[in-house]
Amino acid sequence: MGLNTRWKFQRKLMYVFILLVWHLSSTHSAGYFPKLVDLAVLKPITSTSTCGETSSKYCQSLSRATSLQTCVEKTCKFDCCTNCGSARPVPIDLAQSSNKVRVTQDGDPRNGSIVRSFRFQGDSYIQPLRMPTINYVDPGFTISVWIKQKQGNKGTIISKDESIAPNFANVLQLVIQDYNLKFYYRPATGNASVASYTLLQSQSEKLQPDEWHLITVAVINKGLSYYIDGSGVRIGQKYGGDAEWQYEGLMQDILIYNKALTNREAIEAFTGVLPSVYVASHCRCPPTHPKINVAEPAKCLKNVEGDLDTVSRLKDTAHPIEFATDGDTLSFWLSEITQNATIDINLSYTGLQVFYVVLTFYGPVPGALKIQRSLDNGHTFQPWQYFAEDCKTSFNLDNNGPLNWPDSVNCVQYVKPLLSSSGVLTFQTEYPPPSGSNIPVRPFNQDCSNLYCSTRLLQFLKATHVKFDFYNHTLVQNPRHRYFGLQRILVTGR
Ligand SMILES: [Ca+2]
Repeated sequence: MGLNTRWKFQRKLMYVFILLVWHLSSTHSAGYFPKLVDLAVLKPITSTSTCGETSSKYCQSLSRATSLQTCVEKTCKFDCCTNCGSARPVPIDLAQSSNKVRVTQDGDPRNGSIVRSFRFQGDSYIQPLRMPTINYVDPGFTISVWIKQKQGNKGTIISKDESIAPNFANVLQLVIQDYNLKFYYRPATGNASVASYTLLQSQSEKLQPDEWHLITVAVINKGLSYYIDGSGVRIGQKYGGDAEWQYEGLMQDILIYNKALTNREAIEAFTGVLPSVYVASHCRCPPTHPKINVAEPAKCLKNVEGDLDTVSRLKDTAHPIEFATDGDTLSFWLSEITQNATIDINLSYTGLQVFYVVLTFYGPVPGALKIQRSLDNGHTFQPWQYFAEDCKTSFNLDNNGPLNWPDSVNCVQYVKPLLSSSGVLTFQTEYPPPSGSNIPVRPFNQDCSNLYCSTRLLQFLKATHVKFDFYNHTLVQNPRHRYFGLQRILVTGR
């Protein structure tokens, strides 16, 4: 009976990801002139005050006005999620303490190494004597190995057999041929399975036999409950020496991790550097959800196309400033208990035109707010717009004062009633205010009736950085409500 009939395909039970690194290359996508977009999303942002460096208490804010009268106490503390961690995973070198049966260490070194590699030919294998304790269910495991495989060879990279007679059945076997990987496995109870992995076309055409490539396979599988204990594990062939599955070629740096590496960790294992990601870069994804969600980088996804189940890399007590610009409307930034705070966003480009700045608050709006912009990459700032409960008190400016010139700056008085949370403040640089509004209309230049001939207004739209200064509070009754919070900063422009 062939393996193909013994092992039934059951993709849903497990997933494996494979990283093959041949050389670093990048693809280029054609650029196009953008329509209006959020210029602030995922941009460098700083705040003078963020809670959570040490644990602190605050009163929760809700849209219900009663949330300000009573205090539902919450904790602010910055931490990575429980199963995330921030430490680099440490592998065990399987060849270091092992029986090498007809395997010689006389192969040419892999790229970047001067150490001789292991040569497998004929009936040959490595039997590791030391294996880490592995739990397939969670956190899984990862095999990482450099290989230079002979052309046409269908070889076993690693196999693990049941040690108890009379079965001696395979419980896992990772086979590679022409850079197609097949993973055979059998759970504690139930049928055997095989998962097949075809590499991306763009990669596979670069993968050649008789060349060095790094292969990383991470396995995490809720359907399996075996523990690898060292007995019955072979590298280079199936247990029992079945010639059909003998690996032929070279191997080096045969490593096993007692957890499924996340995608960034697989790159870290190759380059030595954990790729940087927006917000809390040192917090890793949990093994169950190894992929950064590009649209909401504080969250992690499974390596399964179309699976939308996400897990945050941060504990839900963490409220870093990037949560204002992380693309996730539910996450929010929180300051410490304070009377003022400043936020700076680097839009990262010059020559941008900003049409809207929209702030969505967690908790009540501040007593007053100054928006400033920079035209010289953050060296100098100039006022752009003021908001206040009362402009005279806060800034000695008129409430809803006149806009005599295309680049005049005034102070807009809040429209009452104020909300206890999720209030929105909108600064429109160019678009006329809504009809019936108490905000004056911003004029174009004299002898000009549209934006494109109004040079002063065009200049007024420009910004390389935006800065927000928050002062005092509105509506607050309990001192532990005296924080600033933002669900989102939207800077719309092009
Ligand atoms: Ca957010």
